[in-house]
Amino acid sequence: MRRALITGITGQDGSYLAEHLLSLGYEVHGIVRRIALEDPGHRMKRIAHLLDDLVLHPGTMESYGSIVSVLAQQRFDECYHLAAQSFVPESFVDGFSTLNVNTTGTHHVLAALRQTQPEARFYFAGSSEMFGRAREVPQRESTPFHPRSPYGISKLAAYWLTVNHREAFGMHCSSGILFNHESPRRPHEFVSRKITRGAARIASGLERQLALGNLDARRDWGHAADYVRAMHLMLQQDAPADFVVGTGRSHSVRDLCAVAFEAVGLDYREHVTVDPRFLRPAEVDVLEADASAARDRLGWEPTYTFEGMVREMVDADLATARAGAS
Ligand code: NDP
Ligand code: GDR
Repeated sequence: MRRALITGITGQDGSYLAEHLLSLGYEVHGIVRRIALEDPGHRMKRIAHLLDDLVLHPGTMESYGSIVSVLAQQRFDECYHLAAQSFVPESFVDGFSTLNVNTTGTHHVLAALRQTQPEARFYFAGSSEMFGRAREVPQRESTPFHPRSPYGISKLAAYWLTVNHREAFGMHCSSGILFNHESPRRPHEFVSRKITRGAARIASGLERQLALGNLDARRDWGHAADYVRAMHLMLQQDAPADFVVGTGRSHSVRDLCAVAFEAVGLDYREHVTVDPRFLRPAEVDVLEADASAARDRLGWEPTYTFEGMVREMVDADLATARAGAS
């Protein structure tokens, strides 16, 4: 039985990846913050249905000691490093902790693997935010990087640490450069979920307006369940490499509003307002993936459409709103 370790297993992607690896017959371990072990009902809600099948270890990305102690106990065939401070606006508020968790945290995981089990295969959760003010559309693996936030910078530094462990120490280290991916498990503050939840709550009579920031930003939005398959496929390759993963189609935030509100029979123009509080000090205007390498070399294809994904999220949020939950 193959054994995998996931950092960030309580997050959106961690939960889908754990499901996927369990379905493939893996023994799945996760590193979770101690506070999550103390408050599982709230902090482990995305993996609540899997808890009987997982092995969880306390640890935090800020502490090398906590990570190396997990890796010293057991050998893993594959390590998926997903843990991060993943909310871009927060990185403008506290760039120091974002760099600490995302960059130094990745360095901790890489160094601990190198010390205890350099033969394990390693996946790093890179991001299209590394392209930032992109010099070409669509973006591919060779597109120059120009991050626009401390978050993007933290991911880019961690990406180069991953490349360096591959080149300097011969480790099987790969990065996925993943474009935005969403699901009903997306936290509320990310724009897709903020919109689908807002539309559902307005349609249910719980709210009247939804305040957003830049409606013209364009993103290549896919579904998390599709993207975790790409992570796994990367670690099945003989040679480590980096891959762009996205659908190849971009939409504006305004388009997302239109699809979500239409799904509940409303016109977004009557409910969405623009609030400057949600504008960013430096915006990324357009991200769109050229994922031909992932398609050709990994055999990866997305299965969800943009509209299907947004409707799935709206349906889940409608059910929650009708049940009187938050
Ligand atoms: P989430 O924000 O949903 O999950 C982040 C995970 O990291 C959670 O499990 C969280 O734990 C954990 N974490 C955060 N800080 C620490 C810490 N200091 N120590 C230990 N664990 C920590 O992110 P996603 O699932 O959406 O994304 C997964 C990864 O992919 C992230 O690295 C993200 O930056 C990256 N990414 C995501 C994309 C997307 O569109 N979703 C696109 C490209 C990259 P807790 O529950 O305790 O907070
Ligand atoms: P992003 O996702 O920053 O691309 O990072 P987010 O959903 O936060 O923003 C997408 C775009 O929507 C615009 N926007 C708003 N965003 C938020 N959060 N709230 C609003 O009210 C709002 N109004 C407009 C933003 O300005 C932006 O242009 C996500 C994260 O998952 C990262 O961790 C990941 O690396 C990247 O995707 C790829």
